[in-house]
Amino acid sequence: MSQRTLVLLKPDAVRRGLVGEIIGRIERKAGWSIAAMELRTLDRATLEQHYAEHEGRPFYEPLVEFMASGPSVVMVVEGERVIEGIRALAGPTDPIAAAPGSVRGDFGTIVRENLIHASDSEESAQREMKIFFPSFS
Ligand code: IDP
Ligand code: MG
Repeated sequence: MSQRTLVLLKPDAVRRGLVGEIIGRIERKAGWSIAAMELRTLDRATLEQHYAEHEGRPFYEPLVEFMASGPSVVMVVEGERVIEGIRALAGPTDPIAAAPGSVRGDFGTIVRENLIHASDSEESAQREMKIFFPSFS
């Protein structure tokens, strides 16, 4: 079942020079490919839309500030079961709990700066792709 998902390589990943490493892991999965990609500094309005479900949570403001702190790589990735697959490749939200071998488990320590975002369902993927690539269908 081929799918499309929205992936962000967060500002910490870009600052730390981990873009190639993370994209390499995505590209090495059989049949997955990058359908759209751009280096982009995200503005507050875009981030508020993207993280609307977390508004009001204690981590929300520092999260938005961090996400606007420098360029991110914004991507659409497509391929077999890519929504579930990139979530697995990323690992759980807390990088210390994330298993070694996952992106977060290999490179992260603090929860906010966990390197990568990936849509968590078909519905989120549709919603998020529209936010970041409004002309892409
Ligand atoms: P996810 O990225 O694994 O889907 P969400 O719960 O949707 O995790 O949270 C969105 C992002 O907000 C996380 O990736 C992380 O950067 C940040 N975040 C989530 N929970 C916390 C927290 O408890 N403290 C600090 N940052 C958090
Ligand atoms: Mg999430």
